[in-house]
Amino acid sequence: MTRPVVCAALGLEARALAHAGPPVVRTGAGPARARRAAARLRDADGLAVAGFGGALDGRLRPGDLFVATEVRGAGPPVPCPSAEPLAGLLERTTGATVHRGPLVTTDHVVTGRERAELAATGAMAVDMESAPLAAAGDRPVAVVRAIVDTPDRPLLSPATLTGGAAALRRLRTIGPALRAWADAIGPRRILLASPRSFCAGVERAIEIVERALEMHGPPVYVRKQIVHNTHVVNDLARRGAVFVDELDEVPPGAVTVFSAHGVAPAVRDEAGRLGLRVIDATCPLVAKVHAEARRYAARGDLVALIGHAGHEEVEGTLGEAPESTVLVQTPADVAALPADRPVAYLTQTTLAADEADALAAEITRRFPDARGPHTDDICYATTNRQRAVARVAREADLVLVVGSANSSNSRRLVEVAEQAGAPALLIDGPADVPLGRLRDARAVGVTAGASAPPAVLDAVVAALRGLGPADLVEREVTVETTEFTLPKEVRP
Ligand code: 0CH
Ligand code: SF4
Repeated sequence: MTRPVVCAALGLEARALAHAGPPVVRTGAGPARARRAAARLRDADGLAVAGFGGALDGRLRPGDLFVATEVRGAGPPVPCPSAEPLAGLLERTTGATVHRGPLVTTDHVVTGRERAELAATGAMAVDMESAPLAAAGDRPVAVVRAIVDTPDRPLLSPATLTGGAAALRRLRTIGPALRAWADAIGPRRILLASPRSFCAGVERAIEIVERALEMHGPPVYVRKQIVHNTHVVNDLARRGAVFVDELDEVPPGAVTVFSAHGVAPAVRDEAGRLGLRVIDATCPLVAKVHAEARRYAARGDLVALIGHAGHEEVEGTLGEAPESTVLVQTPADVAALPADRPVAYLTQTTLAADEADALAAEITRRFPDARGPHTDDICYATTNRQRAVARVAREADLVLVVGSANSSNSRRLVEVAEQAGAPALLIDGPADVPLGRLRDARAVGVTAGASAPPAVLDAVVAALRGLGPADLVEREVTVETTEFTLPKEVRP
């Protein structure tokens, strides 16, 4: 096998791509020449096609970039599973609007009715070379087209010159991303951490919103993000959930869900005053910490809450007994605790176990009689995901944690992986798979935070598998069986 190649039909395209990009092979224009080039390139271990293209979908504009998720031609469609990471990198590095979707290769320039008929098949862009090149060999394939013509600005119209100039300028910017894609190609091991992804509390919270939508119809209001994940929130928003920051944004009497992270009693009181029909999606394990806070405060203890300032769960727990509770984030916070009454401690459910243990030890060192949970309140799901990611990190050159930036438990997984010895990154989805970091990563660990959907993790794994032969192995540290019942308001 030889290194991956980039193919361009025309000299103009090849010269534009050569700017900071990988070596480019000129194929000549049209499917017949592309077929002959494919025969010459049969040993390449990856093949990218890049150059100008035409839009079938009216949302594509001249100068936009198009990355094919699938290439259609005379034979069976060829999937391009690494399209998302490449499209994401192009978005971040070129500033272009980058579209993704099926591309079709034809043997002539399509116009008018034929263009509309191709668009009706679901194809979004058209070219004249990709299908024969993509079909030759079982290897990673990518196609990037800079859009010249569109349904309302067809080729050979007065707009072709400006469309062509915009596309050429754009083509000159994509070389580095193509190089990163080519460099990322190679065999690797994918180490899947288990358990990973949704926990029982997150599944329950999402199901509560889904059932509320079914039972009451949209809109269903949700105070804060139901869980800290952009995919979950966007999906529910599409289905009619309306996410608000504060209850005064909710119309009186409306169905309102409290997020999995819990709320302070003051929020419940406000919902009562507004006459809202509340469904509480607080995870039962968070609710347990609230109950402990109430119990300790009621018997006169000072409650030290180990957690992160500003996090919704912490704000909710602090609100149970605000006069008696102090947030503890550092050893200095422990040293500053007043010693005028008995001390009890609690922890946020999604902390890194080591961090919480160190602060709990600091509290019991200063207050030997301090009351607290047996170990800490970090939940089973947080603990299991941290153990699993540490397990894969020991074997991995790089760990990818799927989760959104505001997800505390996902961020802790990055830290735990790094402490276990592997560089680690938080990624929201396949578009964030870091091509530039994969070149030397022959073993990649993958996990997902408790709020990250399994389907997003699957898309990340598919993208990695689209970058060369992959050996997929799972490292399971335990099997989870926890389930929670739904609140009565949405029970079947
Ligand atoms: O990890 P955090 O607490 O930021 O929350 P998340 O990402 O929504 O994960 C689910 C946990 C919800 C409450 O414990
Ligand atoms: Fe509940 Fe733990 Fe999941 Fe939070 S991470 S929702 S506490 S099970």
